[in-house]
Amino acid sequence: MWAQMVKWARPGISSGAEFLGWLDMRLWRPVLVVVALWMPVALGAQRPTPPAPAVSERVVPRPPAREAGAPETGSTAPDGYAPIPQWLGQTRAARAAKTEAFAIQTAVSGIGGGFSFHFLPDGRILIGERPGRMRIAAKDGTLSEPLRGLPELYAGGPQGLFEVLPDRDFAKNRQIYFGYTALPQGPRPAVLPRLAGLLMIARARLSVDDRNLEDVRVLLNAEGINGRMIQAPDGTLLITSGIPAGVGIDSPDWPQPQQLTSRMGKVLRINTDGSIPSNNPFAGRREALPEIYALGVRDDQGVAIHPQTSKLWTSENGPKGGDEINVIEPGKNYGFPIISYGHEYSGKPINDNRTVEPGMQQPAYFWNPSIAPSGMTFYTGRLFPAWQGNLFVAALAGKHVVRLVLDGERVVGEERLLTNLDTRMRDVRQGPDGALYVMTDGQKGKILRLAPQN
Ligand SMILES: [Ca+2]
Repeated sequence: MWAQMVKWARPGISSGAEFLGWLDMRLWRPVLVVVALWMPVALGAQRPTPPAPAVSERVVPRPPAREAGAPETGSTAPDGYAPIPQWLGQTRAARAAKTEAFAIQTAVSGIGGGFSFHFLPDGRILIGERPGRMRIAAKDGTLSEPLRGLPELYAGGPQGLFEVLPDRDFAKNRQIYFGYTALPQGPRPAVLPRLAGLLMIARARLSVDDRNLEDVRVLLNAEGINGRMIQAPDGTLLITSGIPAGVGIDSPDWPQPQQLTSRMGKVLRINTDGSIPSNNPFAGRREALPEIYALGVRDDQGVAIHPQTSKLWTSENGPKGGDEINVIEPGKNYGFPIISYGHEYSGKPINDNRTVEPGMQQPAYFWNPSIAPSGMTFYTGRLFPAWQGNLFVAALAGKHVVRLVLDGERVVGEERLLTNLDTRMRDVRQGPDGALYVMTDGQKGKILRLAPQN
């Protein structure tokens, strides 16, 4: 069944002959691009190139390998670009006036490449490690052996196992949802581009002895990368499917967030059995994929449901600068790559530094330079009264946790926590005890517990 699902992943390349044809296209593409770029000059065109149409039907294959020397995800340096916000406080909000003192304890250590963690109903912690391991940390911090039964996954570079999410009724059904990358069938790994895998969303049931994943089922081929996932109050799964970081304007992945025939650069919404909710914004519309919930996103590595409005909020990695917080509404277009507050990795402006476009959503907040925002959560606990309703965002390149103080959907204060640890932060959750838990990145990862001092 895996082979069948993965084969569907790249329609049009199901046989050796078709793959040779695809390779042939790849050889020709640089020539076509050069010709296309020179056409306006040759024809003496005076008008600037119009923006790309909002929706294109062109089906685009995955990108070629990244050029040597390009920056790693999230390590972009400041280039001094400071775009003008649409309102005061959309960026560089004032330092939050009221804060809380806290002590830091290590709750779990020995995590290798952690990407996500969630508390189970009994207080244990379900952990996903990107190289392809799912583990459970006991209440005393002891890590289990990796659970057996994960499907074969591809864990090269930034790919592998992403969000690992227990169902909200886990105590009854022991269901776990998870995102991972798998190789499409056909091309040999040696000839695949750098980001070879496709994001798959699956579910499984944890065995009674907590050691095995049973009844594993693939729910969706989401095509992209960095799948974050959350269960909405209505029970549906909201999934982010990013375009690979590091690709640039000339990459075939670049326009995909605006294409309704691609799942890349989207927020997707499915039911927990893999079926598609009939009230999805593009359901029933011809030439649009019905699982699309919102479009024009780039690389969203954080998701949280607002405790009052129940809306999905996301954190998005911009290219060089232009990291965003977005409030996601069904059917809306979040603008990438037509509008952005960032620059290309090369430093080139994106679309003439366009930051506003009618019909496209503004981010609630943005950062220049990049902090590389990752997992995030709203705080609703009782241990830290001054943090009530605040949004906490783990930052990789920034090596801190951001606290955003909100007034409705506007940011009115920003504080950066844990700046003295010099550690990339991957994910953040509120614990059942009301403490704030933060997962650090890397091969010696930990989950830190932040609780009031004394
Ligand atoms: Ca945007």
